[in-house]
Amino acid sequence: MKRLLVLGAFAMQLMSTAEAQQKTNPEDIKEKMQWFADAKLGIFIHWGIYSVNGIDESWSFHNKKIAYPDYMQQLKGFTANNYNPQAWADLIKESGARYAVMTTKHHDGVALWDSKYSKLDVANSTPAKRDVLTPFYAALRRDSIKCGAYFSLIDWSHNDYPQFLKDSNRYDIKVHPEKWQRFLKFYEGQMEEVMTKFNPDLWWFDGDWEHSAEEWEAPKMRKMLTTHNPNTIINGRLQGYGDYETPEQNFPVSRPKYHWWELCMTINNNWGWQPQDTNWKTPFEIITIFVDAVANGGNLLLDIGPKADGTIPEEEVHMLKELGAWNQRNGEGIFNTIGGIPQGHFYGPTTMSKDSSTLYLFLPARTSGPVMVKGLSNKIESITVLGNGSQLTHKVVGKISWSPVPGLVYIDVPENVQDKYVTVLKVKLDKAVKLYRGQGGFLTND
Ligand code: H79
Repeated sequence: MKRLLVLGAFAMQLMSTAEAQQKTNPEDIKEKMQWFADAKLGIFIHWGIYSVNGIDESWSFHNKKIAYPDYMQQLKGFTANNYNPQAWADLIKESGARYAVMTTKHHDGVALWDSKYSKLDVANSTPAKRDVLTPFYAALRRDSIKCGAYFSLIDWSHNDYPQFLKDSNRYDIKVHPEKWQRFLKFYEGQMEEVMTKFNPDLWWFDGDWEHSAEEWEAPKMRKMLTTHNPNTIINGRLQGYGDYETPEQNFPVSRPKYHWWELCMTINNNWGWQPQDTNWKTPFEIITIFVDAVANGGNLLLDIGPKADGTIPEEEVHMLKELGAWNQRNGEGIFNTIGGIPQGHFYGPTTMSKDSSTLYLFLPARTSGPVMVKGLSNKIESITVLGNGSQLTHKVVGKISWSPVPGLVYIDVPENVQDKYVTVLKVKLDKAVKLYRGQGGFLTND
């Protein structure tokens, strides 16, 4: 009997491993990931009661910067008085973003929809007195923007959730498994609510690190979401049961190996609205970071933090508009492209058309001299500047007629054709890109 049990457990484990591998096999999810791969830019929105005082979302009470009851007092100030969901969606559209990810519930447990599982939602416990998600997702869909739902697995407010403050837990799961079972019912119920009400195109989980895949019942949750909507995309924060990786704030230096990844990043230092934080990144910085992510095969999920009345801070509005104007001029080199050629061929980020017969070169700075491409075996048919269509001339230097080593391509880029932020050169090749990556010299065939 015991042996049977052990065997059974072993088979279960094998099954769940096989399931995990199957679920995350890139070949199997390639099709549903295509819009995400093409989208490049998403807008992240952190909106919650933390914007009333302008303090850290959830972490402020967890880390005891504010007492929990005082944190919850903010419920009384969440008015959404000037909330205009269509204007939000239109601004996101204007930025060029193709998806938006909205906090449906942060670690503080305050739901932004009308939840039947808890009174702790903005409809029942704040002066906003309404579900603020339904009109926003409707507006996004009117603008053909994909709908993402940020959903915190952690719920530090729930009495059946073990963790609470950084140095005090409510209970130990091993001692009180029945409490954890109650929490699972609650969290799975809320997830199901978000699923049926909004049918998200993308789920952005957060906080998985507090429990294991088994404890979260991650395979079961994945199955529930993908059964309801086989095309829904799940971010990588579900203890191994997600579809793509999510580096946060920190930029990868070398190209990540994952098939799909997305850098989430704030415009100043914080996710939610915090008036004392004026450390705004400049449009140039945001655009160079965006370009670098795309050139490395990733997306940028850029965060905004609206105020409690629903106003988006003017610095963020300005950023999204500048980004949008830049995308209007240069989006051809960004959207629907693939990551570029390896580093070393050009001193800057690059992308390519899907058939790799067009290269897009992003100038890392304004230049008064020519830029150079190394190791390009193709013939160049034309070089144009995105945004103004100027044709550029180039010169091939150092090509030896009988050698397989290509020459260096020098491209003149007059100052008056350059973009105010990042200039993009469209290089049309005779056929799919072919790179020389050898050591130079006579005797090499490669
Ligand atoms: O919603 C925003 C943040 O509130 C949330 N994610 C973004 C999108 C977030 N904040 N911090 N983190 C996610 C990562 C936190 C990591 C830590 Fe830890 C938690 C550091 C210490 C405790 C995980 C667990 C890493 C080390 C231990």
